[in-house]
Amino acid sequence: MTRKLIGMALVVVLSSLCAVAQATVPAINGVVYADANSDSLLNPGEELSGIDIKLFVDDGDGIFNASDALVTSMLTDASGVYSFDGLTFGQQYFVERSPFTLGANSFAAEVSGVIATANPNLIIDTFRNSQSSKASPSIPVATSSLNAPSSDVLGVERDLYVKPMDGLGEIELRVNAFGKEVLQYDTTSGVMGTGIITWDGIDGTADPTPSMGLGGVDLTMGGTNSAFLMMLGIDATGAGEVVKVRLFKDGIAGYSEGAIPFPITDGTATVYGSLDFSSLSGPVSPADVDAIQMILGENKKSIDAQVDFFAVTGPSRQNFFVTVVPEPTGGLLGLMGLIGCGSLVRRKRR
Ligand SMILES: [Ca+2]
Ligand SMILES: [Ca+2]
Ligand SMILES: [Ca+2]
Ligand SMILES: [Ca+2]
Repeated sequence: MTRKLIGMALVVVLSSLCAVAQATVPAINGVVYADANSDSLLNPGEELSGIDIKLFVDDGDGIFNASDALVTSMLTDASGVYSFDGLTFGQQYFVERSPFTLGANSFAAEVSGVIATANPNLIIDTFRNSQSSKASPSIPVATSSLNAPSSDVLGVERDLYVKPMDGLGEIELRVNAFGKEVLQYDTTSGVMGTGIITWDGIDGTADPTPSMGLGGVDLTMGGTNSAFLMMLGIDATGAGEVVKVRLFKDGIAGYSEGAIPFPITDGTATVYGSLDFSSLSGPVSPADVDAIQMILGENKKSIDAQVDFFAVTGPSRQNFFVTVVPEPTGGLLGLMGLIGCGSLVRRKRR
């Protein structure tokens, strides 16, 4: 294959993957193709359109069986692409490529392995490393910076900042304070405040004006990821509260922002929440980020809220391909030729 053809093949593969990466998570998508040149890769012209793809939700045993309900089905488009989006976090799925014929070849159905939908592909914070910051009438602004392994905290350092806005009492951010790897945000009765968590690299200060220390990190991981993912919850007095997420690049003048509503729980983080990159407003691209902030509070008094992990996720990929017997000298003769070659190779190895 010439260099130009290889380039074209890469463009086709990348554009197909990028095209399916925009789906609202949780999502499962992929490409169906006939691998005519037996390289296991998608090459131009190998895409299979009109192939029936079925989505099943697992009954909980992780095995594909009769008790797994059919959710929906669709046909692959002209690019061989299918996409199921807006699925349910925490559930497991199977995708089945239906039987079909292609010329003289017929192919039996093929089922994927079990597909989980809440896969954190890049961790911003596991909230494993204990840290706290508490503001009170005598300490109106409190801050803390903590270094942690980069596998737990993106950019190694987590900065906490708390400040009262209304009422007399305490505002506190705590991480892993009671043997549970969560971020806890509390304000005492009748108090409203703000809590800002910053990931801006090692700058040693939790000032709410972030440094630009993440060095242009690509949260999309080359187009693989399409959304922020966390698990969160707030008690009933916090109804209407949101988690704001801000992305910075080069400076604080322009940032991108989005919000995840807090689901009402008993105050513990038990519900998944996600924020699609496509719903962020502002000029900063998630593919080139120098600082990240999470902003809590600012709306309600007497808050008892939790955020479990903070991560980035994308659609789950499930491609299907079939190997087509080439027909340079006619179908059956070609098949016999292949068998002959295989026998020859085996004999040589003895
Ligand atoms: Ca191929
Ligand atoms: Ca099952
Ligand atoms: Ca920092
Ligand atoms: Ca900082």
